Order: sequence, then structure tokens, then C-alpha cells
Amino acid sequence: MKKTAISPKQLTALILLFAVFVTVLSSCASKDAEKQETAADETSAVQETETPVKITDEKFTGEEFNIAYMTGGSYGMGNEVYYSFEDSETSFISSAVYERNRLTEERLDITIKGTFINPSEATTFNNYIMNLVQAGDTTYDAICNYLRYNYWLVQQQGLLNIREIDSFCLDNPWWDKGVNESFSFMGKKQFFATGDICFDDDCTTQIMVFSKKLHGDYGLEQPYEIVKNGGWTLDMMVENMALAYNDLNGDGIMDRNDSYGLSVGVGNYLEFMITMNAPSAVIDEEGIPRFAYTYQPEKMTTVFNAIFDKLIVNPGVVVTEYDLASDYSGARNMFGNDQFMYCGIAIGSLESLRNQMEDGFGVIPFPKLDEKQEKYYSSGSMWASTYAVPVTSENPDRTGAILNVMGYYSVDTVTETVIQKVVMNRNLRDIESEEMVRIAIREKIYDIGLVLALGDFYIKIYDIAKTKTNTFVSDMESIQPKFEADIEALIEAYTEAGAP
Ligand SMILES: [Ca+2]
Ligand SMILES: [Ca+2]
Repeated sequence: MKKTAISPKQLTALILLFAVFVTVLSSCASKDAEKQETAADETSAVQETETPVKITDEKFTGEEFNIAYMTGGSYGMGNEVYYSFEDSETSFISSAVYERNRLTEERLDITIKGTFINPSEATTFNNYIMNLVQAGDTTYDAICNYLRYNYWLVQQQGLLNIREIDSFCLDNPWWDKGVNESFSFMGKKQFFATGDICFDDDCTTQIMVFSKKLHGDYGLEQPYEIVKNGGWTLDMMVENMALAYNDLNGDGIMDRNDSYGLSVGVGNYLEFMITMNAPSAVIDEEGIPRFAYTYQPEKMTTVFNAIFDKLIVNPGVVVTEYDLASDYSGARNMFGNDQFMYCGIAIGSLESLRNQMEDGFGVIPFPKLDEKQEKYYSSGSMWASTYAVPVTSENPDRTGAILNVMGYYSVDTVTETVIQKVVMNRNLRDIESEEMVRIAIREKIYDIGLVLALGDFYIKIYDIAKTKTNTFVSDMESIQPKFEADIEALIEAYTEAGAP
């Protein structure tokens, strides 16, 4: 295993960071220890909690808490931040979000107010925030924004380091550990977080659906038990797929009238890499991002070659962009018509697919590379919604405390409503699919190479998928300088951002 050396510039930055944070860490630890006991009676609302739950017992005497947001429009599910009393009963989602906010307000004696800012353009929202920041405007205590756009705000020095805000209590189970790990630098600097407090981070996550009819037709058992026993692998999926690859009308031509093993968007190939635990960037033991090809070349190449040999050159795989001229609804119709055995899809699309296909499909994770892989993963999206604190926030401690309590109450309100009422919809009896959705929501890996589009990695994979020529090794060698320069820039942004 090769590891690239840290440049002297990085080293200086790291030493400085370390010196600053030793103090922060020690104060955080003692404060946490104090809180564990008082919060012990609060754990009942959170199932399967391993780490002690930490929330504030402060009151904020009627103060107003202001959130600017632009997220929550994906998949027609509505906003995930704020509803007025008048709008609180318009949907399952609005009721759940309203209830979460109400519980938080009651507990902390505050008023939560959300302000929706132009959702359509990143630059509009980010410029809006940066204009406020530069003008010293303290209107907003927190912002809820797409992960990708919040990262731009980090680069623009617009956000506070939330690792320095003890009251955030990022170890609590309602904060996404994948985001905490992938977007914290050395575990010391982090600028946004998500978890139960948001649902677009879940809805934008890809999952696998399978045709129940085709499994029945070919005498295959529905793969739920296999998944639970840890045996759902790429080889098994590919073996099943081969059964479905058929010239249905016998005209000797394979086209839209026929039946295939798998329907993917070309982006799903990136997700296969991540769910087989080979993301393009990994965080090393020191918490520093690395280009995975130089950090763990064997692993990355092994996983990519498996994807190439078993999927990319497999005639039973239909890539919507290349084989169906980007006709996404056509691909969806073919799956609805049981012409694909498997299909990669966003969790947020399950509801509309269910409306289209009744209960004719089941939900499973993306497969493991092989049975040795420890667990199933899903791939977190650049469109995941995340919370951040602008540098102009008047009271960061209060902001952290409130967002933490919002997360605490979101577990049983927002997250459960999205899973049970929306994603599972009428199909409540499909307990197995629901369990699979929970796995995907819990085990997201965020590949910073992908979500921050480092080093043109995804372009190379798309090209290979298009040409069906395996140039992976030479491609990775050619993008290495750019990928590593992008990582350097990221480290620099993280080093400078949030500095006093
Ligand atoms: Ca979530
Ligand atoms: Ca045919």
C-alpha cells in the first residue's frame, strides 16, 4: 500500500490545527461527561442508541431561531425545514416537520422560523448567503443547503467550524456518521452535518429494486433472506440477471421490446464502486483525504475490474443514457413492465414507482463485491441536504444546541414519516423492503471524490462505460495529478475556513 507524503505546507497547517484543537477537544470531553447523566432519561425516544444521548437542558426565553433554506424540493416531497401552523396539515411530511419543530420550540422555549430562498440556482442561494455574511448581517442562525453548495460556502469562508461548537454534539446517533467522517478534516474541522434532521439526504440515496414477477418466473427466491444472511453479492446478482436476458418477441434483435438483467443510469457505476467499498477518495488514519487509486490501488482496481467485466460489457445491462438515449421515463416504464430484473433508483423515487407498479417490486441494497465485504453500503449524494452555521451567526452555541435537539426529535417524526408514510406508502405489509430502506439510510458512504467532483474521476468512468474499453489503470494514472491537486485545494480550504 503506497501512501503519498504530506507536503511541508500541509504539515505546517496540520500542526497548527492540532495545537488549536487540543484545547477544544478536552473541554468538549468534560462537558459531554457532565451531560451524560442528566440526559439519561431522554433516551427513550431513540431506539438502539449505543452512545449516550446528549442534549441541552437550557431554555432560550422566547428567542427566535432563524433558518435559511433552499433544499427539500426533490421528488416532490416538499421542504424539510419549516411549515407555518396554517401549512402544517397539508401532507404527512408537513405534519412531521411541524411536529418536530413544535417539540423543539416547547422544550427550549424558542420560536423556529424558516425562510425559503430561491431554490433553483446554487449561485443565487450561495451569493445571497455570502452577501449577508460580507455585510455582517446576523439574520440567520443556520442554513440548510445541498452538501455540494455548502462545500462552496466553505471555500468562500462563509461557514463556522461546527467541531468547535460543543453543543452540536456530533456523536449523537441522529447525526450522520458518514458525513461526520468524510467531511471532517482530521476529525477537527467540519462545516456541515446532516442525519435525521433532514430527509433529502435519504431520498437522494440510490437503492436497488427488483421485479417480483421475474424472480417468480425464473424460480428465484426473493433475495431478502440472502441479503440478511450477508450473501447478496455481485456474482449472485449477475447470475440472476442472465436468466432475464431474453429476446422476448424472437425477432433476433434485442431492443425495447425485450427483457434484460439490469437497468442503470451511468452514474450507478460510480455507486457500485462506492457500495463495494471502493470510493475514489478515502480518509486515511489521520483524517486526511487521499486519492484512493494511490492510497489503495489494488482494491480500487479489483472493484472496478469486477464492475467492468460483469456489468459494463454485459449485454444484459441497459444504460439509460447510452442505450435508451437518456429516456428515463422509458426506462422506468420498462421496469414497470417487468422487462428488467433489477434497477438502480433513488429512494425518493420509490413512492412514484409504487404508484406505477403496485407491489410488483421489492427493495434491496446494492450488492457486496463478495461475501468477505463486511456489510452493505449505500452512496450518499452531493444533493444531500446539510445544515451549516454562517460565520455571522450571533450565537453559535445556541445554534448548535437547537439543531441538536431538532435532530433528536427528528428520529421519531421526520425520519419515521418519510420511511413509513412516504417511501413505503401503501405497501406497509412489505416489511422486508422497509428493512432494506433502513439499511441504505443508515450505511451511507460519502465519496468526497464524487460529491465534490474531484479530479474528473467520474468523467473517466463515464467514458469507459460508453466505449466499453477498460482503460481504468491508465485513466487513473492520468488524473492522479489533478485529483491530488484538488485534494490539496480542499485541504487548503478547510485549513483556512473557520479560522479566527
Ligand atoms: Ca436523513
Ligand atoms: Ca427482440
